[in-house]
Amino acid sequence: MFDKILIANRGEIALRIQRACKELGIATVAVHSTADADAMHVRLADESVCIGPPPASESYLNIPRLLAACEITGADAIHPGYGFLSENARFAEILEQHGITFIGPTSEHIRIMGDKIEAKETAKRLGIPVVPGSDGAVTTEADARSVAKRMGYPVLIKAAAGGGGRGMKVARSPEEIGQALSTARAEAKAAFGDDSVYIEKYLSKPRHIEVQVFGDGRGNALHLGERDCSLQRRHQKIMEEAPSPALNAEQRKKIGETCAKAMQKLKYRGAGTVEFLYEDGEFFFIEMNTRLQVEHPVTEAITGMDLVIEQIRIASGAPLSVRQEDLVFSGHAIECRINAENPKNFRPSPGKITYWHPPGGLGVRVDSGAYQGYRIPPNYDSLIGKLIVHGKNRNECLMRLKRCLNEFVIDGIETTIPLFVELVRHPDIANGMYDIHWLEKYLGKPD
Ligand code: MV4
Repeated sequence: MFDKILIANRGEIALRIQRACKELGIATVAVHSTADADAMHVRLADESVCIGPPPASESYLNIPRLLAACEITGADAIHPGYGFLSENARFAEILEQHGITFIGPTSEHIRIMGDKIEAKETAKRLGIPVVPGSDGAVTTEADARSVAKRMGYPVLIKAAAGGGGRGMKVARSPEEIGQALSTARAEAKAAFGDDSVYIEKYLSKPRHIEVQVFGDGRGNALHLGERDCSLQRRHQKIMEEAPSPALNAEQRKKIGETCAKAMQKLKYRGAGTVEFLYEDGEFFFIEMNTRLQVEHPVTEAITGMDLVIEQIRIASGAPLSVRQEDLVFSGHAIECRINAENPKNFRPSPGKITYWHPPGGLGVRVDSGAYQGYRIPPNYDSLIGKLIVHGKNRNECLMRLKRCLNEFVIDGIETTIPLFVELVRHPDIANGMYDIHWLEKYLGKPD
């Protein structure tokens, strides 16, 4: 096992990783920018290193400075958290070469899944159902037209280097395909420096359901069930739940086992998320994330497993801590992302938290690096905490969530809490009847 882990992240996830390290008796190194000198992840770490000024490119994304911090402190592994360098294949490779353990998959698996065309080809080869579309990249308008004709309109043109919704264009008829193709290619080139695109049948009202997987890198792998992440705005998830209200036990078992089997064949190592669109009872792979995700606590709530401890153990060479058949899924969990934003227009609301009173009680978890008197810097994303509620069933979970939202007091800044208060009393949310477009439609025409 490792003696010391450097956590290459900030905020709630840096704290989350520290807690796992402490339970395992591993010393922690926090890194921080000058904007985060008084952050909780710095205060609670065994050691900390200031790695640069506020811009992420000069601190949390700066590989030479992170290596120097490792060298100075003698850390033997790095946990990247989510965002920042967590899915940077080059970073994982550099650590491999320096004899520092990257707590995550191999650089090769990160690279494959980073290229959305290769990811899809790999998924297909491994027996995962994918969205019907082009075989690989599409370059000419004639190619695009024939693929679209074969599948039927509308179609979606996506950037190979994209993901997370950037660089997508819908074409609803043959007349639109030329324009859509050239715009998609130009945007992909500008955003990623790579104009490769591919085409898929456009699914008009899917849910976004993702399967949590773990592998030991030696051909053993399992699934930890799914999360429904359909409630989103501009590709930012707002609220996530497990299990998905759209699936029955049989569908859940089938898609989970398909993913677990695929990860066994791939010899995948560590935590991963296989993302699907789900429409009319069918699953369609879109992407795979090769990192721990923001919403991992809902899976922890229904499985009782600590996913960060599992990641660390696997990275140190240990086998998976459970067998699939011994895993017990229990109850229902919902996560609300507490952002420092105006709850109507979502404008960031950084500043000083003058009062902080988180909810508590049975089945309640708050993951946050915030505290009373903390000043939220304007330099990073606006996630300041996550409220995760667990109950015996979805109804109990929702009742508890309502109570917690009423109990949560944050003064001095605006937060998304009032939005959740509205959402949990909407009949569509109460009934689990929502797709990926529900929230944006609701925000366009609130009751
Ligand atoms: C799609 C789709 C409809 N049809 N692919 C957006 C982010 C990227 N990861 C994939 N995305 C989509 N791909 C086909 N063939 C609709 C979306 C999409 C979406 C997906 C998941 C969650 C939220 C979304 C919001 C808008 C569009």
